[in-house]
Amino acid sequence: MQTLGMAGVRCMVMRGGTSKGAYFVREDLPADASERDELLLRIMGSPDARQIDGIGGAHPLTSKVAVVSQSTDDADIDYLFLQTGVDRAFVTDQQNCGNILAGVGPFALERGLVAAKGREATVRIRMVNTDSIAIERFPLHDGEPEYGGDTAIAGVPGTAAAINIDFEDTAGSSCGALLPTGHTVDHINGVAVTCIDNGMPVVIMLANDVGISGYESCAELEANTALRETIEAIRLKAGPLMNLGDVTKATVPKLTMVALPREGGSLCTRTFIPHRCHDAIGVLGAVSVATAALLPGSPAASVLTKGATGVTVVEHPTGTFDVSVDLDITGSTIVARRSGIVRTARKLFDGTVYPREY
Ligand code: NQM
Repeated sequence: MQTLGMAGVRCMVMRGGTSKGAYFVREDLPADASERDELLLRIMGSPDARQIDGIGGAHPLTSKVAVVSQSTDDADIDYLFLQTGVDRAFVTDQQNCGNILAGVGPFALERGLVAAKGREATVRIRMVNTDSIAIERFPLHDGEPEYGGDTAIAGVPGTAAAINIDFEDTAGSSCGALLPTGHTVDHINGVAVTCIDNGMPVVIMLANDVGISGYESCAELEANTALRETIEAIRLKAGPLMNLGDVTKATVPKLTMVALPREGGSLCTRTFIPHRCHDAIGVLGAVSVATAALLPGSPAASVLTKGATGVTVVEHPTGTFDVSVDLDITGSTIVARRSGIVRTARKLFDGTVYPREY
């Protein structure tokens, strides 16, 4: 019997921000979600720690998938993000990815799903996972995406064209509310945390409160078994409190430890996503952390060092990430209006991917 997809599947591999993934037009994949996911695992080479027989990059940040289609809604295109496991055979749509999002506008243009002319394209993207809107602007050259440019982002060598992304309605996108527990601060296992969702569910705590400085390398943090047990126990309790249910097998919420900045930024972060340490920080993860830092009384606010520009400069293991968040706080009412970030992306490969057979 012929296994699904063995004749090859049209695929583009792109770096999106500090992540890398396989981008597909929705119609090039099976319509049935379980058939699609089974095929994607064979394409990525999962489950296998090295993903040696597939195109996954052996890390959650490089084992990602974008499924893109024309929108039937009030957007130009729909973007479904799928996280594929590396050493475990799972595919989940339970989270967004703002890094892979960066490549979605250029990919849609490359595939003719949107048209653009002039010097800049503006693409309105519905993030299907959370039904929220991102507006992406990127430069054009002869009607094609211009990938080259002089914008550097921490965690990526060299420079590329800036992709400006504005988020419109990300508050509570997965948890139903910006502060799903109803509080700025909760205490879980004796640790003060903020459980927040401004596009990504994140549990934020002071690094010192879980026995680290917050300036360690990812390798040091991943080798710290006691820390990992402490924060995983917090995460498992936070899940139901954040309306996410049992998160034992889920990739959310993420865990961010914060400390005073020491590179001239606004605050310093170390993030687990949730079982590997992020080499930088996720896009919507950074938006959620920057939002928490603006909430008086939160652990993140206690280490926030205000800059002059209104931009929150989030320090992370490989540099900094600028996030602008428009927040209205009137008494106990907090309204997150919009947020904005800059990324870059690049087309790495375009062609046909051949999945392994089983
Ligand atoms: O938070 C990794 C990444 C991400 C997610 C993760 C992201 C976001 O850096 O929007 O970009 O948290 O799993 O790709």
